[in-house]
Amino acid sequence: MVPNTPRLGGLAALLLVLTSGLARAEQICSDNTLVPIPEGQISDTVFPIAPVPGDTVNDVRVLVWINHARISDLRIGLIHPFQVVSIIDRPGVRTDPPNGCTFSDGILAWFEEGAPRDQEDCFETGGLTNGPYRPWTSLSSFYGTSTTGEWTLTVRDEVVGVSGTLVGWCVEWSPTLFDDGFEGGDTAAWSSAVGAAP
Ligand SMILES: [Ca+2]
Repeated sequence: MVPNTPRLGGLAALLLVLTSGLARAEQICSDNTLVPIPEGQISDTVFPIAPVPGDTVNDVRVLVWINHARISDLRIGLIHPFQVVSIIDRPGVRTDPPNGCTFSDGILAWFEEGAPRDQEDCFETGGLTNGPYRPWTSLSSFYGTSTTGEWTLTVRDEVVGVSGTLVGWCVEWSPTLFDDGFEGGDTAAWSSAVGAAP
């Protein structure tokens, strides 16, 4: 299991390289210890981290770093606190059954709404390392929720034969700081107030 240690050096340094991130982003990462992913599982292996309390999520994205030579074996989800979002679901198997994407590059990418690619582009990108990618289902399920409590990455390797390891993962959110909608770009509340001023 990944310890609940935020902002570790290895992952944090990597994040700076990968993308610029969300505006006013807060971020927490797992430890970057290699954790073997059990094979042939019918239930998820869970990797929890616990963000600081107090923010309301305006936007969110997740970084996944997994060494695996057959990512088409994998289903990955994000849970908080009861909402479940699918990050990937057997990449490439729908496009090229039954094998899907079997490249050796593994997964090292941000998954975020509005990204130009999704998991089925793994054939073109040789794995899921040239992101960002759209998650398989929408992260908007988390919008408006509190960051309080545990966030959990779930990983399932459903096919025996090629195994992998979780290197680490991060969740990054853009908090809603004010009720006037300014942080989310909704100017309705404050523009009407300005218009009513003498
Ligand atoms: Ca496997």
